[in-house]
Amino acid sequence: MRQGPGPGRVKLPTVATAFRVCPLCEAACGLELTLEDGRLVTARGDEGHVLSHGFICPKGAALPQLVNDPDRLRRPLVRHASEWRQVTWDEAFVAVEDGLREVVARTGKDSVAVYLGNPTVHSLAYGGYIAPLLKALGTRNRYSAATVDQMPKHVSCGFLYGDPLAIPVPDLDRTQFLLILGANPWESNGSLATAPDFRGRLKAIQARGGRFAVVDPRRTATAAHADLHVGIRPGADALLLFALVHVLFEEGLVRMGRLEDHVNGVQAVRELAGDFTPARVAQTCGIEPHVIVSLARELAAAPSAAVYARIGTCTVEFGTLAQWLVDVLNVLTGNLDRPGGAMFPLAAHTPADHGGRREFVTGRWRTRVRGLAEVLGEFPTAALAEEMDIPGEGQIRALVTVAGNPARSAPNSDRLERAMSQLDFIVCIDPYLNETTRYAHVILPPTDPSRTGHYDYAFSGLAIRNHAAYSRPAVEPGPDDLDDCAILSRLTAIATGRPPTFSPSEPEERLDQALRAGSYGLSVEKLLKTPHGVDLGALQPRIPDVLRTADGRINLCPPAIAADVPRLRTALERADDGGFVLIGRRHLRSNNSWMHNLPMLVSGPDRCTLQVNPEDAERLRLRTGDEARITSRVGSLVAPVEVTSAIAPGVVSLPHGWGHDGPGLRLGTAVEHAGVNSNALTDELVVEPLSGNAVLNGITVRVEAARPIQHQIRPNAEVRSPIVPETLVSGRRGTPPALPE
Ligand SMILES: Nc1nc2c(c(=O)[nH]1)N[C@H]1C(S)=C(S)[C@@H](COP(=O)(O)OP(=O)(O)OC[C@H]3O[C@@H](n4cnc5c(=O)[nH]c(N)nc54)[C@H](O)[C@@H]3O)O[C@H]1N2
Ligand SMILES: Nc1nc2c(c(=O)[nH]1)N[C@H]1C(S)=C(S)[C@@H](COP(=O)(O)OP(=O)(O)OC[C@H]3O[C@@H](n4cnc5c(=O)[nH]c(N)nc54)[C@H](O)[C@@H]3O)O[C@H]1N2
Ligand code: SF4
Ligand SMILES: [Mo]
Repeated sequence: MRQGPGPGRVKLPTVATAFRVCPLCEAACGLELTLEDGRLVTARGDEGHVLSHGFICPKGAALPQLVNDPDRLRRPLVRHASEWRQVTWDEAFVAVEDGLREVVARTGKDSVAVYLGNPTVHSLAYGGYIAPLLKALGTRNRYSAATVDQMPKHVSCGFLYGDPLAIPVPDLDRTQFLLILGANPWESNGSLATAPDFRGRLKAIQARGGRFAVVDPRRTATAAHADLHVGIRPGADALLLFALVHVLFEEGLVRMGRLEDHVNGVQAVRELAGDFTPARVAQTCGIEPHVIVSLARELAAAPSAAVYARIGTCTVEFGTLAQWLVDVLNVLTGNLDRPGGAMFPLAAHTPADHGGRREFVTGRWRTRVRGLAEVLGEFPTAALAEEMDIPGEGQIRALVTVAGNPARSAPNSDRLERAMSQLDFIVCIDPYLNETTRYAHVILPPTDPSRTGHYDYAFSGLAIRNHAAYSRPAVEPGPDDLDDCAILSRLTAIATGRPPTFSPSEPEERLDQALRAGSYGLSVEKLLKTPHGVDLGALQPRIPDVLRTADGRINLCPPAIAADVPRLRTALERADDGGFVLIGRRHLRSNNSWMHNLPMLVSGPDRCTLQVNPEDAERLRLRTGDEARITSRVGSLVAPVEVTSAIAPGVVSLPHGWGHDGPGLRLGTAVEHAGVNSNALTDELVVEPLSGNAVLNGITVRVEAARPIQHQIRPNAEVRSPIVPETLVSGRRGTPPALPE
């Protein structure tokens, strides 16, 4: 009990409870927040939440530390040389107006770039505050985290279904067989499939007599719990998937059911798959042909099945081909759009009929330097640095970041940092002074998640069960607490030159309109009466309504995608040079680059380690705790080694989002757990051609002991570990490296 103001008087804290959806990852769990005197003290799982039923992970539980983080910026900052000055919001907006106006006047609208980071899609501001700003700025230099993440999925769905946002999700709660490739939902909690307690739902598949299989070069927690783990050489998924398609045709296992009437191009796919036999892809994939054949048979025989693939199949050389083949398999087995298969969610704010038919096109305009195609109105983030640092007409001279940390999330981030340091003006909407915002001239910090309303515009359209939830701020924001909506609206006003019109009730009014026009006739009033969310039922079949292609059918063999198949064939011819390939990984207690400042999440063992297989470790004379130097075409860094049989021979793994170093950070805890930045190794010059996505997995690297190792090498304990699955054999190893000496 705390002592009150007067002598002998005891003032009890005012305790309140509020419900809100967690904004930290795609699982969108319901949280029960406890507030004492208006300060967030705990976050628990909301037992009543219609989808998460009380599930929470350590990040959600750390929300109070995030909200109360002493390093969190609460007022705008303006930088003069290396000095930061706290200013009023009005002063900050004047500085932004001056900064942007000057650049636009001198070098034009396209010289202002925008980078939208991942938390943008977790914010109420996603519904109606981003698009107007982009329009007002009128620049073609738009970039986002999508091209270091899921752009191949958008492109594939754009071509297949005519709508890049029509992304089928695995019907987790009803499926009898789930094939997961390049995803580790045990740690990531799922992505492009909003499913709180993903791991519990996977266990439930097994409990009801179903199975799930994981294709991953690493024996992840998800793989360890799977009925089958298939180890694969990084980057080879498109080959494996093509071979699965091949077997379906070859063995007469294609059964499209009701999709038959809605699909074009089946024969063309059959022809393309003709030479991708299991025997032919086996060596490049590092997977025995019989494993591929039995996987295809199991997929075809299951009463219901879904193929689901994420980061490890998107951020690779053949990302769009892989994403396309995932859906091709779902179609050929009749599992697309059927219960237990892969289905299209329908969010509460989405009208059932959401627009006309239009051909999906990319490349309507191109980047200045490399001529890379526009996709969904944006350019590849891999091109951001060169558009800044290579002089010429149309060069980027100013940058607006919204909830992004490209200095840690983009390939060859060292080059990007150098380029940012040379810009004339940078404004960042961000609550932290971090690796990116340190280059800003103005930082506009949005208020914390206890003071913001929440509705998931993005993730309610990707949820494995239709549902809706809305919450108002748990703590009444003060006059100087601006949320992302307010800040973006103000920047839009600056860019259009019109007076600001924002009122704090506006986002809620917009949501209300969208809900009323949506498919379930909901309203803000109804959602406010149901703080644990409204359950809108299991996913329903949506074909043909969901299709937006010109002829209203699934275009199973889009010419643009088919044209990329010869490139895939060349991968079969590459020789094994015996070098290493680098892949990433995620940890449950980490979230991309920005939550390492919370003591709750960084306590315990060092998470930013280079995982090395025991065989390789022995050859390189490395033991756990030693330091290894990793070198790519782009850069070189030294990381502590973790020897583990979980990683395949010839592959090493380093998580991204670390490397909290260099001058000017206001991240007291994170710098004590700095780690190293894996994007100092990833190559900005390699992009997946159809989507412009960065290639962040399957990087050719050289690995060596960082300094002479003194100790006598003994076999590592893990060498004898019996749990390396049979299929986790090392096949060929990457492409010949062109490394700096
Ligand atoms: N090598 C490698 N690189 C990767 C990946 C990988 O697997 N390997 N993964 C990629 C993926 S999937 C993604 S999504 C990207 C992420 O890339 P980014 O979105 O660029 O980076 P984040 O680390 O998510 O940083 C989010 C930023 O938003 C700020 N922020 C947090 N909350 C809010 C808020 O409410 N409002 C505002 N305005 N700002 C906020 C944080 O302080 C931080 O600066 O990284 C990509 N980079
Ligand atoms: N705890 C935590 N949760 C997160 C995030 C986080 O940083 N931390 N980030 C969030 C974001 S932005 C996203 S996009 C999602 C991502 O969600 P996931 O896609 O589930 O993320 P990862 O854990 O990176 O899983 C990718 C897997 O692909 C494997 N892999 C690498 N290369 C290949 C390959 O060539 N082929 C195959 N088959 N596998 C490969 C890796 O070993 C890894 O296990 O997670 C979200 N959730
Ligand atoms: S799983 Fe994701 S949404 Fe759920 S509590 Fe953890 S961070 Fe939040
Ligand atoms: Mo992501």
